[in-house]
Amino acid sequence: MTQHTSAHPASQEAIELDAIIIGAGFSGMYQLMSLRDKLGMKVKVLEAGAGVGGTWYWNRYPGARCDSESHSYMFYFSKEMVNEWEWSERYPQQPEILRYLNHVADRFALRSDILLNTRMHAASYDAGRNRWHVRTEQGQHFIAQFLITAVGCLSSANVPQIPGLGDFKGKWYHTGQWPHEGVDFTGKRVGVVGTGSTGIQTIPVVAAQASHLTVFQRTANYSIPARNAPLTETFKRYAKEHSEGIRHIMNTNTNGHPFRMVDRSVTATHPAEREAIMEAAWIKGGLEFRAAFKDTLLDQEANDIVADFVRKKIRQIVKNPAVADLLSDIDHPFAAKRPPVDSNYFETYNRDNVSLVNLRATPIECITADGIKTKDAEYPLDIIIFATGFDAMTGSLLKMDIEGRDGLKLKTSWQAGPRNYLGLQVPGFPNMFTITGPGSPSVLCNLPPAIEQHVNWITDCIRTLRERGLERIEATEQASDEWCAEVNRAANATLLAKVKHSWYLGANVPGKPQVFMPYAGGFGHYTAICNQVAQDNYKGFSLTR
Ligand code: NA7
Repeated sequence: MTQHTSAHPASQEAIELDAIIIGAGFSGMYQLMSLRDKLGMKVKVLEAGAGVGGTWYWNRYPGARCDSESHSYMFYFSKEMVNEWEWSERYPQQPEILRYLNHVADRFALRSDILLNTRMHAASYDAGRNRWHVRTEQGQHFIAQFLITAVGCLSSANVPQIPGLGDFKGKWYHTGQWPHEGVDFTGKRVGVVGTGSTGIQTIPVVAAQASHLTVFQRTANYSIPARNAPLTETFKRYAKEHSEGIRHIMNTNTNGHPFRMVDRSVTATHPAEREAIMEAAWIKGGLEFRAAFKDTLLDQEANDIVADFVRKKIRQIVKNPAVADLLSDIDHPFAAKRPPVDSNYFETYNRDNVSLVNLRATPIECITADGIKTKDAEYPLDIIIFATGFDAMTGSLLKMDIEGRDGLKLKTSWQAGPRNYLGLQVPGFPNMFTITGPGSPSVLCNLPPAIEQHVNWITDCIRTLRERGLERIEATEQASDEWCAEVNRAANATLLAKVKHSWYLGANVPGKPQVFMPYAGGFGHYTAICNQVAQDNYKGFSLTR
């Protein structure tokens, strides 16, 4: 892997560019390649990390793996690259994804236009010149016509404010900010707080090494076995030979995954038959389990049946009935929070060195010098792992000081929750685009196809502006209001909006306004809307010279 930092431009001198992109993960790199190589624009990417990769640069916790299947977790814009890249397992592990993203950087010679170790601090729009001024923590100043955020949806770590953390004598880590040198758990008493997708991935791996693992569970969670395995040569060949068909399925279905939701309903299927269908889906494993019926996320009765099936599986796997009860006492509909997939998660609770603490009954009171103290006990620990998730979707955008037209701050504009048009542009912020922003399918979708769609749309939009001699594009207030109403409508048509403590709503971060953030109307449908808007002369945007 080649990792080199391109020289920083001299600090105070302003550098004039056509576009500036924030973040060098999947989105930032493809956006750079598109604007620079397709439109011939002068572009730089600012990246806070010391390497490319975004989410996959930071999330190095043990067991970190993507829940999307590897042949779908890649770019499809280059058929040559699809053919030349080989994944090793059904689900790619973090080091393999990072290798892939470094391959992308090298293959398209992107590194010379990526400034590593460079964190954007503030951006402000100068209406007189129609230019964005971007300043970095390192003191650089860039001026560009377009500002494109590619900061990822799950990149701002949420470390809970538990009293006493500063007194803890052991080590603590957040999974999203994992030390590059790794952590040795041998002989250690480890506590994991959090049982979302991340906790569920890391718990079995940590348990295999630690002397004792205590899991602190606030909300019990469903999980489907991933059934990870090395990819066979036959499958690798199949994925390459059928890449066009796979791409078409991903780009036209609900969630951007390489399979379609089966057109049958839970309630209309005979009980014996649906049991057999769920059993087969459980054996096959992965997120496709969710696609076995079309109404699982739409109809409470249908969902109850699927949820009961998963609860039954948990009780079959976990030998201690009291622990099985705690793990299967799940308070939300199946898949209404992000559904994890796992490798031996529930089985891990059968180990002698693993115990489970129910924070609903005995909440954490504080962290002491020696460990975690709940309402009724103190758990001595050497290491605490916070698998407590992210200030999702808006966290990374709002951390930056972004000021649009007439001194309007993004923080002010989004005081009551994110408000924008198509998840792509915020009114008051001309020529600023947010790749996989709130209001787009983003986290409800397999992300590489969602990113390709956004980058292609933005690139076509900028090309059109240039061809027509236009300089400026801004979402209108009216279109943004209408789009927010559509985002709410789409969420309310599903069971997703029923969960009041989900990060889709921002409920995991104290004080965050609770607004359903991703667009739940389906990826294929959303793409069709975006294409229609472009065809209708960018309806809902105001275009000016
Ligand atoms: P998630 O899905 O937000 O899960 C975080 C977990 O941490 C969840 O179980 C939370 O319980 C728990 N949590 C959060 N704060 C606390 C406090 N203060 N005390 C106890 N427990 C807490 O994050 P992940 O990293 O697992 O997954 C994020 C996404 O990354 C995932 O969906 C993939 O797309 C990749 P809660 O449910 O809020 O009660």
